[in-house]
Amino acid sequence: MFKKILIANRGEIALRIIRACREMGIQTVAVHSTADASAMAVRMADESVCIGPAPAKDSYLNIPSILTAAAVTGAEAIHPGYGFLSENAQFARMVEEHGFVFIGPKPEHIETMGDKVAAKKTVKELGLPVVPGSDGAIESVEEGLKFARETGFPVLIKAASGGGGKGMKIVRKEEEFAEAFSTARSEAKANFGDDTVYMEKFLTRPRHIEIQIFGDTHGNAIHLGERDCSIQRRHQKLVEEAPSPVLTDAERDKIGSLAADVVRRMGYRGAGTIEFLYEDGEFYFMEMNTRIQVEHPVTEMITGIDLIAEQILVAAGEPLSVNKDKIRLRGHAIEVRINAEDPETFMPSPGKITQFHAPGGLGVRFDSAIYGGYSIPPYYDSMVGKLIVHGRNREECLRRLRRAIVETVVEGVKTTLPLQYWITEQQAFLNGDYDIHWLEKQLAERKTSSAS
Ligand code: MV4
Repeated sequence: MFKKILIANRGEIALRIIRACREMGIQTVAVHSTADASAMAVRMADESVCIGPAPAKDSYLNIPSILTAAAVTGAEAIHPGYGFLSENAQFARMVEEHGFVFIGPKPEHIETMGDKVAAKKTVKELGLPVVPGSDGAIESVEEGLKFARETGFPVLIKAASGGGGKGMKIVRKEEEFAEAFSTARSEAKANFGDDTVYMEKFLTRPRHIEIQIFGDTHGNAIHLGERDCSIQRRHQKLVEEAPSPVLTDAERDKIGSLAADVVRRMGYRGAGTIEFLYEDGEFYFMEMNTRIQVEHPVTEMITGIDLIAEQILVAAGEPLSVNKDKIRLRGHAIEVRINAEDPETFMPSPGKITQFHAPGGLGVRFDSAIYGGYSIPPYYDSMVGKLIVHGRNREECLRRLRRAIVETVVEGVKTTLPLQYWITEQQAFLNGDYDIHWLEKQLAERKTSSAS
């Protein structure tokens, strides 16, 4: 096992990784920007190294600085967390070339899944259901129209180098196609430096359901059930839960086994998430994330498995500590992301936290790196913590969630918690009756009714 790991990240995930390392008897190195000198991860790690100025491109994305920090501290492995360099194949390659272990998948797998056309082709060949689509690049308006007529409108034009919702265009009728196609291409070129686009049938009211998978270097591959992440705004998730309120055990077993088969046949190593759209009882592959995700705790709560510890074990060449027969999904878990934002305008709200009290009690977990007196810097993502609750069933989990939100005190900055409390009181949410557009529709309605 590694003696020392460097964490190439910040905030709550840096702390989360330090916690796993400490339980495993592994020393930690926190790297930080000048703006994060007083971060909790810096205090909690065994050692810390300043890697550059506040802007992420000069610090958390500064590969030479990070590799140098690993070399001078004698770290053996680098954990990238999520965001930043976590899905940068070039970084993963450089880490290995410099003699460190990258705690994540092989660079080839990061690369394939980063190319949306290649990802879809790969998983389709390995047996996953995909959205009916163009099977590769669409080169002309004529070719695109032919696909759209065959499939039926509405259709979606997607950028091959996009992802996370960037570079998509919905086309609802034939007359709009030519213009939408040329806009999609020029936007793809401008945003990703690649004007390759492909097309899919547009699913109008799907849910976002993702499967947590894991592979090791001994040929083992497992799935750990799903997370329903349909409560989102502008591709930012606000609430995630497991299990999904709409899946049956048979549906879960079926899509989960298919996902695990893909992992096994790819020879994929480490944690990953296969994202699907789910509509009318059918799954459609969307993307595969080759990192640990923000919402991984909901899976940890229902499985009891420390996913960060498993990532480290697998990276060290050990087998997964669990096999398929030992995995039991117990109860229900919900996570709400606490963003330092105005809950109505979603404007970032950085600044000093004047009062802070973390919620506690049975089934309550608070993953955050904030503390009373801490100043949230304005340079990074506004997510400052996650409240995760577990209950024996969804009803108990929801009651506990409302109780824990009420207990949480974060003063001095605005947070999204009031909005999340409001969500937990909505009948559609209580019924589990929501799709990826539900929250945005509710927010639009709230606006109209408060204006009148
Ligand atoms: C779709 C779709 C409907 N039909 N593809 C958004 C993120 C990107 N990775 C794929 N996305 C979508 N792809 C087809 N064929 C709807 C979305 C989508 C979405 C998906 C998941 C979560 C939130 C979303 C919000 C808007 C659109």
